[in-house]
Amino acid sequence: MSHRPPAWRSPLRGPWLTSVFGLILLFGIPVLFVTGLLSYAAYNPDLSPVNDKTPDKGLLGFYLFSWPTHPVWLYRVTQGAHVTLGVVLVPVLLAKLWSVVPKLFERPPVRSLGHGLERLSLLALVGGGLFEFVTGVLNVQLEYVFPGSFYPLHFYGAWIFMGAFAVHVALRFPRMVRALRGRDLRAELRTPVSRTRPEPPDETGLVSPDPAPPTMSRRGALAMVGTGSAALLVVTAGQSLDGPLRNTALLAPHGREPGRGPNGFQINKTAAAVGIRARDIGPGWRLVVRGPGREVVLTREQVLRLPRHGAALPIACVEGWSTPDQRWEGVRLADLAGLVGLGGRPPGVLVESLQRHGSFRSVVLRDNQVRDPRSLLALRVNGADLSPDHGYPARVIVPNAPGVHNTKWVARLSFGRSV
Ligand SMILES: Nc1nc2c(c(=O)[nH]1)N[C@H]1C(S)=C(S)[C@@H](COP(=O)(O)O)O[C@H]1N2
Ligand SMILES: [Mo]
Repeated sequence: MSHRPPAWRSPLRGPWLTSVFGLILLFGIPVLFVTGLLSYAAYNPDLSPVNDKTPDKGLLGFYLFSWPTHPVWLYRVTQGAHVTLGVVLVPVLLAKLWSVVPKLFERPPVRSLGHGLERLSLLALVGGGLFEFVTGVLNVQLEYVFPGSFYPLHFYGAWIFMGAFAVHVALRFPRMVRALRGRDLRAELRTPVSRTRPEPPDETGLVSPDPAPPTMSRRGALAMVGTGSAALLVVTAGQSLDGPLRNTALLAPHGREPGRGPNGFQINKTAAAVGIRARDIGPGWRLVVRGPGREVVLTREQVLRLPRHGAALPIACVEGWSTPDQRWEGVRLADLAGLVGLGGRPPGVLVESLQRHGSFRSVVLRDNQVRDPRSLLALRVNGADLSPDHGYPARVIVPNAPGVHNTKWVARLSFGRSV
């Protein structure tokens, strides 16, 4: 006989309510997982430790592929969906945990080997799920609180969570279907508190043996969770939108006003925030372009005299926010490779910025990114010089790359170098 603490007496707990929340997560979590794996691939973590310090992703990196440069909006959509959906599912996750909380405190904790293994998988499921949501939300809201370590934490955590999720779904799917068939959703949505009754006692252990009188209907509980999710959607989704709707993104990080004019779009880190001084980006600035056995040093005037091209591309940050397309103007990375004897089919490039400390001061781009004619060392945006906060004198912009790959305040490009 299992025994439960008398504290959990809500008459709403039962397999049906748990299954409704479970069904939503059954659809939502795989989308989070797939968009998350894509986001990781987009970093080109297999190229260089500069891109990703995950010491040994080993087998877990099996799926990595060369992230494409088109369609240019792909990362904007997949990462916007990843972050927005993750935030929107928080109330559902909490409701699901609330609905099964008596099970987590079951006594005795282990009844048999099988039961013990199941409980262990639940620990990985609940722990892994909370861990993924908490690290994800913190990363977005607190501007990279885990410098350098967010990616490995969130990545390893995701695999543990998904392993436990797969086991849980395999074990519980039939029970979920039965529970959902057992009650009619529409009838439930018409049932007020006064007619709310506990679900019939069953073998799941979710229904309280000693239910308290209802203070809320199941309809009310679903409405509360739904309203929570809808409110989060409203204050999150705007961070990827254009125009006045953008102002609805109250939860979006970096809410600071980017100002108006050609450079009036979202700024991730300002020049001041990362210690870029006026004299670093003044007339003394030089661009160093390196190839095997060759090095060219250019002033901004000399860079401006190179063949100039345009590309309309967004900035799409891992944090989920993105800008609409901006009209960038600058020199093709492929042409810069040509300056050091690597024309034709240029290799990848190590991009280093003036920034001396902090994350994202350098990145390694793959050959497919260098070869795309829209990949630029941008000097101007929307018809004006880059502002210091957007990377003046020069920044990288690559189609469909995560924001972190669009290095600002570029000082050196080393073609064919991977570290
Ligand atoms: N040198 C340098 N470049 C950088 C960063 C940085 O911190 N330092 N941040 C990156 C990140 S995370 C993003 S999302 C984009 C944002 O570009 P923006 O500030 O021009 O919108 O710049 C990228 N380039
Ligand atoms: Mo970013």
